Amino acid sequence: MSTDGFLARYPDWEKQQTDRGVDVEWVKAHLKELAIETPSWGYGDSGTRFKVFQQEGVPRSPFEKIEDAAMVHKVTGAAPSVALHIPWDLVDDFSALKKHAEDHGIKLGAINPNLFQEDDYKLGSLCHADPKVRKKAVRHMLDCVAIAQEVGSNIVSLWLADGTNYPGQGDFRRRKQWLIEGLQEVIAAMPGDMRLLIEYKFFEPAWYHTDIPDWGMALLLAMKLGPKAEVLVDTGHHPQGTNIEHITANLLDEGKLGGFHFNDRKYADDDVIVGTMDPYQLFLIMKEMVAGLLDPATRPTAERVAYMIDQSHNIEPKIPAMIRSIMNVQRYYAKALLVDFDALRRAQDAGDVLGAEAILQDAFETDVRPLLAQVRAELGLHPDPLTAYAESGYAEKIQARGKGGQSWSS
Ligand code: PSV
Ligand code: MN
Repeated sequence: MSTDGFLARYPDWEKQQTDRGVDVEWVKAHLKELAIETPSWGYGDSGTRFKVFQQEGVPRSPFEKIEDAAMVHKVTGAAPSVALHIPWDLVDDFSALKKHAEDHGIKLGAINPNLFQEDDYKLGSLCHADPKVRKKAVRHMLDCVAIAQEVGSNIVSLWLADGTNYPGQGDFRRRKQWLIEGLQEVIAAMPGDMRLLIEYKFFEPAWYHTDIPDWGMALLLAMKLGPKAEVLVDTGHHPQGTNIEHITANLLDEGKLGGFHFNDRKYADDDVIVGTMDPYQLFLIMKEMVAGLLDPATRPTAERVAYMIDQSHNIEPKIPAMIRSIMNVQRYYAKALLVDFDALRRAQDAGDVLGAEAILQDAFETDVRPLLAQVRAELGLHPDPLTAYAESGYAEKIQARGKGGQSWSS
């Protein structure tokens, strides 16, 4: 596939970057390695509590969700795995699902237990006062560990919706102890290389308190649970104005950053396309990740961080939305790779506030489209994944599925 038309617009790009000291081959190598997992639920119908709009061509089964995820990987080269949510993606034969993914050129990724959609969980799951409910929740998590093993995944990723709506409704300390006990049982059942990622969120669905509200609580649990437990940062799960890049740096420094759920938001946990509302935040998070890769002390953690998308596409077509998401993560990672970290350190040590900030602006303002087009060309891909998708005929083909495919939460 020719990239000439696109790259001709930027004849001097590589020379310009080399002249300013950028090791373009190093940058390209990192971009080629970037892998971003997409969520099965991002391909299903979704909506708000007011309305789920059904779209034509939405997958009718987990098998079709995998086909859509594989299409995203085919045109981006950067989305080689898909996360599953159990029971939304429950099938009779997980080895058949695994084979289906492999036949389509991708893998099954993080297994997400669901402890929030059953009547028994009205007052909590792992933090419920009734030991029978806690046991049921642990059993579900153990089933997820078994599914992860069966599909060849080494990540179980827990978001716990437990919390209370009124003061006095629950005993904070007892709930915390039950939570630790339950998770200890899960960790004990996990084979050697499997990790439990603990996702925090300060609000929703509970209104008064949430049992894992923030990175402090998630880190505390991960530390108590030992080396198999790490923290997952969902970019939509913080109070407005939270400095997520600072959290990223701290978790990296503690060797406890397990992964990201990327999405963007304007107000709450909106789950809109990553990089559409606050691209500078995404750049600054990726800048911490690159800094983490450059430091031998944090490199092992940074290298195994799982990059995942967690979005709901309510009104936009789902596959192009996912392709756009992957491209946005690549774009801001590319800009982060262009940061002159040596100059940044010098400016910091010299107390040069404006100089340091200008170094970040310089990288952020650099147009990385030619770089990414070049990387894609070298991987044998079309320079523009969205055009590749439009030309593939896949959107027309899946129309045959009709309306009424799976919704994200069923
Ligand atoms: C919760 O808001 C969350 O971010 C968790 O990751 C869930 O698994 C996902 O969304 C489901 O929509
Ligand atoms: Mn999430």
